[in-house]
Amino acid sequence: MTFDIVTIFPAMFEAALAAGVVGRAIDRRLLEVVVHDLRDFTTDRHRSVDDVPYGGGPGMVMKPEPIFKALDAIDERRGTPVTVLLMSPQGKPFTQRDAERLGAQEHVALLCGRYEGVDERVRSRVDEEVSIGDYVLSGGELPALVVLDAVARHVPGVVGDDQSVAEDSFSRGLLDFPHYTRPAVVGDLRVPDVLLSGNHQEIRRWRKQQSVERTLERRPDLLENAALDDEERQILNKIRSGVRAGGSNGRD
Ligand code: 4GX
Repeated sequence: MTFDIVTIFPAMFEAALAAGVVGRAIDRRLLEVVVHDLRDFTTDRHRSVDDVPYGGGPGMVMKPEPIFKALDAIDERRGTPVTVLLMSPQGKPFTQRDAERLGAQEHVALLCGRYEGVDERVRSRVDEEVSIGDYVLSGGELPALVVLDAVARHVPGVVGDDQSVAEDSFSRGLLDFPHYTRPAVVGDLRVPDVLLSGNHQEIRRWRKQQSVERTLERRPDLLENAALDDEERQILNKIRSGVRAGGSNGRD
């Protein structure tokens, strides 16, 4: 899979794309990422990428022509259709479903806006406008890295264990269960006995219980569309009907 990123801050991508799962996938040629400096597509002496807004008002707007030129260069380089995403707080909330769907595309371009945004005519070349959350950032670069990371994980081979990607708790609409590693005791903090028991049936059940409880407490909205198995459904019904089958942490 290929990603083309259009930005006025290419340096923001260097360290982020060299590290971890994504960095390794690029080394292994499973992913190709090309970062395009938008100023390379300007034609004026000052390499301007922004201008004042028609109609007046504060702030600057990104000029359309450099962006069109960058997208033309990307289309030419790729030769086959490129899905163009615009990072924007006005976009549709980006979800795990979107990450899975876009992971099946051959070419994705990520357009990073700055200032007050892009000239509205840029949207004629945009397939999807996506937001990573309801807060205001200084530019689309961090959102582009977030989207790239989440999408890349769905490209076959990028994550070592595709089982873990497919079963990732978020894909099923549940929050993850608590994780522990050695030592079994730190000060007065102990690993729950069940995890040391070696009883794998009980461990599986405890983890499901924890996932369901956490989701109900922290993100009840996720349960509307969660793909629960019979056991998880049963656990949820039990909690909702007021029965506490273990797993209480004494804080609630
Ligand atoms: N999720 N921002 C983009 C400039 C801008 C505005 C409109 C295009 C259209 C954001 C977010 C985000 C701030 C990035 C404004 N570019 N993007 N930037 N939250 O807040 O995606």
